[in-house]
Amino acid sequence: MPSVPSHEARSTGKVSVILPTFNEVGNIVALCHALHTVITHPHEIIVVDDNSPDGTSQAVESTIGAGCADWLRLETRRTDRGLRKSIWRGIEIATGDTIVWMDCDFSMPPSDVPALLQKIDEGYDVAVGSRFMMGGSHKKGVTLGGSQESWIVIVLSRMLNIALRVSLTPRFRDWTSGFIAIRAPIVRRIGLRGDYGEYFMDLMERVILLGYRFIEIPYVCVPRVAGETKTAPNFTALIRRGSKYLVTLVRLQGVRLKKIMGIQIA
Ligand SMILES: Nc1nc2c(ncn2[C@@H]2O[C@H](COP(=O)(O)OP(=O)(O)OP(=O)(O)O)[C@@H](O)[C@H]2O)c(=O)[nH]1
Ligand SMILES: [Mg+2]
Repeated sequence: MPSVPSHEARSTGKVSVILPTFNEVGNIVALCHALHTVITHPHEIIVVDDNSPDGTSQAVESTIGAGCADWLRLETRRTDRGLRKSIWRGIEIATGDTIVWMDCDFSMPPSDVPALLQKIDEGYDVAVGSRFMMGGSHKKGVTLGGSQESWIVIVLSRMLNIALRVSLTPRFRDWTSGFIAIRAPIVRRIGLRGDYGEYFMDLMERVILLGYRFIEIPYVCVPRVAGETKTAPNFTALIRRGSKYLVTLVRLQGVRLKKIMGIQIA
C-alpha cells in the first residue's frame, strides 16, 4: 500500500459533488435528489452545465428557485465547452474538503457514492468506482447488436484498460472510470490534464506516483437512463476520442520517467 502523506487533512469533512452535464435534462434533477438523499455527510451538489440546448441548466435553476434545495448549486458555462474543463470549474468553486464527481446519466449509481465516501472516512485519499474488479461490471445488460449502447466502445475500453494496467501499474484497474471521491487539496495540487475522459488516466497515474492512498470499489455500470452519448455518437468521434487516450498512454510513460529522475510531476 502506498504511504500516506502527512500534510493533508485527514477527515472527509464537507463533500462537494460535481456533476458535469451536456444535454442531461432527462436525468439531472432526479440524480441531484438521489444524491442528496443518500449522502449523509454535509454536502453541496454543483451542476456544471455547458449551456445545454436541451434546457438542463433551466431544469436545475427551477429546482433551486423552488426554494427547498439549498444544497444545490448551478454553474452554467457559456464558452469553451468541455468535460474536463467543466469538472475543473466545479473543483475551482467547490467549498468541500472532499470532491466527488461522476457521470450524470445514472450509469454510475448514486447509491454507490456512500461506499466511496466510507473509504475516505477510513483514511484513503482517493476512492474510485471500478468496473473491472470482482463485483463490478461494464454496461451490464448490453448485448452484442441488441442495444443502443455500442459494444465496440465497451471492447475498446476494456482493451485500453488492460494496456494501461500492463504499461503503468497492475495495482489499479479502471483507468477510465471518472467515478471518484478525492480529498480536495490533492486534486487541486495535481490538476486535471486533457480534453475528455483521458484526464482520468493522467490524474490516477500522478496519484499513484505521488504515493497517495487509493482504493477501488466495484460498481455495476449500467446503460444511461435518458438522453444520448457524448463520447462516441459516431465512428469518427470514437476514433478522435480514442486516439487521445492512446496519446495519453504514451505521454504517461514520460511522467513515470520524470518521477524516476526526481523531476516534479505535480
Ligand atoms: N459539462 C459538460 N459535460 C459533458 C460534456 N460532454 C459530456 N459531458 C458529461 O459527461 C458525462 C459522460 O458523458 P456520456 O455521454 O455519458 O459518456 P459515456 O458514459 O461514454 O456515454 P454513454 O454510453 O451514453 O453513457 C455525462 O454526465 C455528460 O453529460 C461536455 O462537453 N461538457
Ligand atoms: Mg455515460
